[in-house]
Amino acid sequence: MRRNILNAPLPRYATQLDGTQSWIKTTPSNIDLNGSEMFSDGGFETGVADWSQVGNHTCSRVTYDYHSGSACMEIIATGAGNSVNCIFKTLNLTAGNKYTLEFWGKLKSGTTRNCNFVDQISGNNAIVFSTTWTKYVFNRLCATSSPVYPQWQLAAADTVLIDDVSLTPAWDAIIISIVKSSKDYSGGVGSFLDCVEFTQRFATTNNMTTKVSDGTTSIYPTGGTVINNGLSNVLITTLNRTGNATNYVNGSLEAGTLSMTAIGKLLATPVTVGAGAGGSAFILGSCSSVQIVRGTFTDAYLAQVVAQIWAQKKPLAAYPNGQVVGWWDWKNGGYDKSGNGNHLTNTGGASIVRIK
Ligand SMILES: [Ca+2]
Repeated sequence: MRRNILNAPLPRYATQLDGTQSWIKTTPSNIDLNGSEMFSDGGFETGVADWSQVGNHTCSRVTYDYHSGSACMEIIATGAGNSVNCIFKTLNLTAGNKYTLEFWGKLKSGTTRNCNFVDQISGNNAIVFSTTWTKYVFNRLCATSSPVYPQWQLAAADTVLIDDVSLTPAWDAIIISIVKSSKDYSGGVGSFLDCVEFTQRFATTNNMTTKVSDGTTSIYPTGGTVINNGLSNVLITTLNRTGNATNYVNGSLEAGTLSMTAIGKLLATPVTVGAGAGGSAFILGSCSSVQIVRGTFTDAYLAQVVAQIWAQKKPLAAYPNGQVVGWWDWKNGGYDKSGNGNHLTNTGGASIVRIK
């Protein structure tokens, strides 16, 4: 019999956390909101042979002033660029999927600095290169059929350096957790789910907050509803890779919605349930269910999912155009319904987990 989780003094199937250790982790496999990297040597450590050089643009591998590793790509333009005066590469993408394309760039010499970065997923983007290494990010829906041709077209006779080029399929995602706490977190932040730098947590104001980060840029959409009220709260974050990370508490849209368009691919870290990565931030309370879903979703569909989850007070069993990649609801001893092999592991010692 399912209980009304909002009125239950303690979820029957809750797992009790002691708040002192990072105690449940899974391996990161299959809990990945980025697809596989499509550049075999985006850091230009071995060369630039797989890049095409046409017209007045040339490129080469250089071993000075790189962003990471021990080399980068230098692009020299002797005149203005266009579609037949550029550096480009052919990539096969899938129309209808979302992708994150990012690279680091720096002006080496010249004064114009302007560059046109063009491809069929990110469109036509004007870039003004800085004299310091800067990260450029494009999150887009691929509307056209493959192949596409990411290309740099410098505006004049400048020289720029490029490093750490990355292209990954990007999943939209939904994180659902049912968390209960009456702890005052004014002294710190309590995390309860950490998934590839996509984290649900209590803010220091005892509201729900989410962190989305790629290691360079982070956003923290934060709501206004107090959730350390001693009740079980259904907390949902949706991540639309073309736009926003949005929080919902008990079916209602929180004030906290922030754009992540400047954020590149998320970092692949082990999923942690019950504490932030490394155990530095934890909750005192209980968590009766956590689910992670990835797929290609519309905003309308995400809103519909939030309503359905709130109506039944638990995660959905299936998602059209999506895949449940992690699901822990702590029934019958705790197990992972996703079937991906990422089972619960107590890494924090004895007597921490109390189930049922
Ligand atoms: Ca490099």
